[in-house]
Amino acid sequence: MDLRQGIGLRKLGRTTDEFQQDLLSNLYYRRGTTVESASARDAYEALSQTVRDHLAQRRARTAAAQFASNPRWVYYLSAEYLLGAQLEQNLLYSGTGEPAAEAVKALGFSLEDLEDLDVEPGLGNGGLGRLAACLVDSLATRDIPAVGYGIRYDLGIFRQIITENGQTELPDDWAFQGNPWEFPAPDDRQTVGFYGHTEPIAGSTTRKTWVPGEIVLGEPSHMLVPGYGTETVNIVRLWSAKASEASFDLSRFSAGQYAEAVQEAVRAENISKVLYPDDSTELGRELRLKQQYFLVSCSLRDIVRRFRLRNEGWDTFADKTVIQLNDTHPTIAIPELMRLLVDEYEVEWEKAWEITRSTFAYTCHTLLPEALETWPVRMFEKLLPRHLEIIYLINMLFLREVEARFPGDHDRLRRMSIIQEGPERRVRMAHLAVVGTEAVNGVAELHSKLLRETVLDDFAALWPAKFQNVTNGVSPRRFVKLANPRLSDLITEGLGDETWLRDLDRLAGLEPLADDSSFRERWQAIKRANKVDLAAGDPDSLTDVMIKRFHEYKRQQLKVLHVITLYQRIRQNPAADWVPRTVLFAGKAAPAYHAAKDIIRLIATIAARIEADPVVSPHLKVVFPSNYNVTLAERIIPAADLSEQISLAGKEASGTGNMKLALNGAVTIGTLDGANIEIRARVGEDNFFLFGMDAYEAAQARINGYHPRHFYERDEELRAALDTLTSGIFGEVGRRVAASLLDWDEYLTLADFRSYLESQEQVEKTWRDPTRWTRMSILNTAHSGFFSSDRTVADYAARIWRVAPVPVIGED
Ligand code: CRA
Repeated sequence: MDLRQGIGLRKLGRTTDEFQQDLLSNLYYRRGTTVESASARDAYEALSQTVRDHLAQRRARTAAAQFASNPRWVYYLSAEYLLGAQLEQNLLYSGTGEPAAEAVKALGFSLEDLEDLDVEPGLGNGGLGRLAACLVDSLATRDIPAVGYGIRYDLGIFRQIITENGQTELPDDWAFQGNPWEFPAPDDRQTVGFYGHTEPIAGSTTRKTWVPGEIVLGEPSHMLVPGYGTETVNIVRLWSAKASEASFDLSRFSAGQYAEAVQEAVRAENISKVLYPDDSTELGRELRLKQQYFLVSCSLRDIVRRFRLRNEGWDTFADKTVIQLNDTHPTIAIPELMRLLVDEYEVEWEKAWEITRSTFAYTCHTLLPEALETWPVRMFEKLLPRHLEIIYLINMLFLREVEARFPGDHDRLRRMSIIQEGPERRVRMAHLAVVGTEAVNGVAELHSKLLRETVLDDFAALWPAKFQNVTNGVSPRRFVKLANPRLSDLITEGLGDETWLRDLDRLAGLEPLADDSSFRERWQAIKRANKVDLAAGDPDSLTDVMIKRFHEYKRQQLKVLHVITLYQRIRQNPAADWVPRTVLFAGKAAPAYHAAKDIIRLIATIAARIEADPVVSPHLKVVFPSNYNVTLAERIIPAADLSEQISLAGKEASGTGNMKLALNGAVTIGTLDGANIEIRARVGEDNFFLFGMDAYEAAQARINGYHPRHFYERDEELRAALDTLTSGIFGEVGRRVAASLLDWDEYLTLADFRSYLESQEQVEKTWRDPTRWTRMSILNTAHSGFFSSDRTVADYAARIWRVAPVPVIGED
């Protein structure tokens, strides 16, 4: 057999018999067990491997096709990926679901049993990490040659347990039992330096030698990222920190100093130990900066290695490479690429700068000033001395450019400098990211506009063409097809085929069906069945969900005030005709964010109190399932009637949960914030419950002097709700939350309270008319096709990356 002819592999079977044979061979040869003694884990591992083999064949063909076409590659650099569970997705994408179910049954298991063993890699926090996962899904679906780079944290986002005492955090050892989806690639390991000093190079003013004081190895492994309805399988490459052999101190070990012997190795490996180490100490902050550089250094060397396989000159680097920075976390990539080009490959500075600037693009995901990263110059100097020198030079040349455009405007120079002056000088990562890239984008229209008008206004004045918007999107495969199979079947039936899964605008074809009573009834029955599955409360109650990270700007506290008001209204008038509601909260708070954890605890306290109240509990229920993650989101979203998107306008950059919920037929109650605005514009004003100030009114309210007590005094129900909290019946935590609202209320909760309540009354009025509600629900789905991450990726490809698809031909 000529192994160089094609891939040279035998075809993997798609019939049940063939799949079963492959499964058995994995069970015997890779698990070393037999049908008679196979445990559920053995079956799970063998099944995962069999499914993975199908994708691996496509992967081999993809790599060959992509290499042959010598395209411009998209490299996505992200500190976070929330990939979600892999088994169910990979069964769907490889088209092996049916034979797999049969084959597994013959082994005495069900697919569902085995899916329960499939642990999701929790390598992220919230929206930013899940967005990264949706974008890599859509990149593959759109046949775009791409690699996602990230860190393989040993411990992902903590496992959350909710009790009446609030949130407890436990370590998330997600890969404890191994991860069958991963391919280790130790041959591609990289060496990363930290600390040390720099030395001049004779005869050069710009080049330097960096002599690091610590060396750590980065070992990659990759996960397959299949496209849906196409042959392309891309990868996400995740780096683990490994100590070098030399770091083990054999002589100390022999002398019985076991802990000391491995001290250095442990320190090295701590770099990829946990996602977002506690940054309340100096050491914790340094560890975070180390993680950022670790990701960047390993990934750039890998990118350069791949580029150099072709022996092309540096002149073509930017034509073949675009590196997207997912927020500022990987921004050190800019000085790192300069360092590689100038110091290691002897490219002259101007040329290197031109290459760098045309290689990178930056996505900003926030407007909150506290989320705009800065690092102390002192810390940089110690950890990355050469990078600091490079940043200084970049900054000097940049400020010269500003000075030439705006002569004598010293205040402007101070505002725009990459270095923030003050008692402690700091490196402004967002400024570095804007200066060192070709394109900067926000993640929803309002967000991109506010970036240009506020946070980055000086930069927008200097380089208006650099600033763009790319509205976020979500994967319809994961968040409709996999999460909501019943609804997906009905949509497919309504539209005649399944092509909507790759062309989500086709959902618009459901619009006329909103007027078809039998379709509406089926739609409603599906929502109900999904609620029964979720088992969170009465399936006939209005299922009102607020699922997202806990943060004061998202205003879970506003929802709490609403719940307390309902509680009081019901108590005052128990016999009235109340709309039964199940209010579902889910989400995690950062472990050191005490105010957010207080709100969680308060919700848990209120939930228990209502549950125990025979007057209120028939009408109102509050539930708070623990450990919100992608897997739980996939269960809650299909069951939601009402989607709470109630952040203070101007604070939520985009939101993506809002899109997932609308696509699944939940109706939004929301402010004019982030992507809510675009959702409302598409689904129509009549199918969206709007309330509250807009971003300009909110900004103005602060400037005019905001006094929360003023609202407290003037609104009787608001006063009653806050007094209830202050009375202590919901514990000390209730007092603290009330005090923070009355004394400062950073996010203008009290100012939007009345308008929110009125809007909730509209919700109830509409809910009482099931025909009207179901129409709204259908129209939300029908008009949310724009929010597919396939469209997001198409936007990036056309306007920012300038890349085209590379189709992969052949079949397994
Ligand atoms: N927290 C924004 O706040 C946005 C996502 C993805 C966030 C969300 O509104 O939908 O990014 N920002 O764009 C962020 O992480 C560092 O900033 C988020 O997930």
